[in-house]
Amino acid sequence: MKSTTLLALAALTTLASAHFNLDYPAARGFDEDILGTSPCGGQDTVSTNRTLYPLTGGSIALTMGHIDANVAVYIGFGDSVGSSFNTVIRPTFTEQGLGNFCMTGIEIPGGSALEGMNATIQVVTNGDPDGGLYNCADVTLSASATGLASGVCKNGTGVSITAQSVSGDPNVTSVSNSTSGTSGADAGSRVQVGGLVVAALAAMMFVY
Ligand SMILES: [Cu+2]
Repeated sequence: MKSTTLLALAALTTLASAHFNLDYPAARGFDEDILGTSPCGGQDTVSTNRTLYPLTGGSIALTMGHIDANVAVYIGFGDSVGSSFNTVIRPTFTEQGLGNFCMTGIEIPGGSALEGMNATIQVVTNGDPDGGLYNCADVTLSASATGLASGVCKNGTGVSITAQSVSGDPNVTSVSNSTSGTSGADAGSRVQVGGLVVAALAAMMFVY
């Protein structure tokens, strides 16, 4: 029973601290403790190693550490955009499920006029529970960028988009769990995880 408790607590800790990772294009950096700092999760230093990113049909690959999240993607144009992420390239939607999550069909507004331009992509999700979580990737836009190899951009088991459109930026929203069948199932599993920990802790108190 003791090992069950430790496993359950370890799992819960992992979920709580992982937030989300920006896997592609490569993030500037990552510090889960300050991922809630805007912009870019506290990563203020522009990367010297930019990803060549396509103008049309781009992908954005994340690893999701929350059971559900509101997500949006923004871009700022230039060598060092600071906090000027004023162009939306994927409006707010709701994703559910843990692990790999990949968006496809990302179009950069402005098209071929942006060939060779530097830019920074920022992914924002809602926080846990308040505010936002931020992660940035520095890119150079190019029609000749190859993007992700087939099979790399994938969704984990149980990962899906449950609301295509949510009003407001993710950092001012929270996820509703009462809208669809999928949402209901996920809400149920969250309750079960919590219940397991409570049961394990209770068992520890009485057995040891
Ligand atoms: Cu988190």
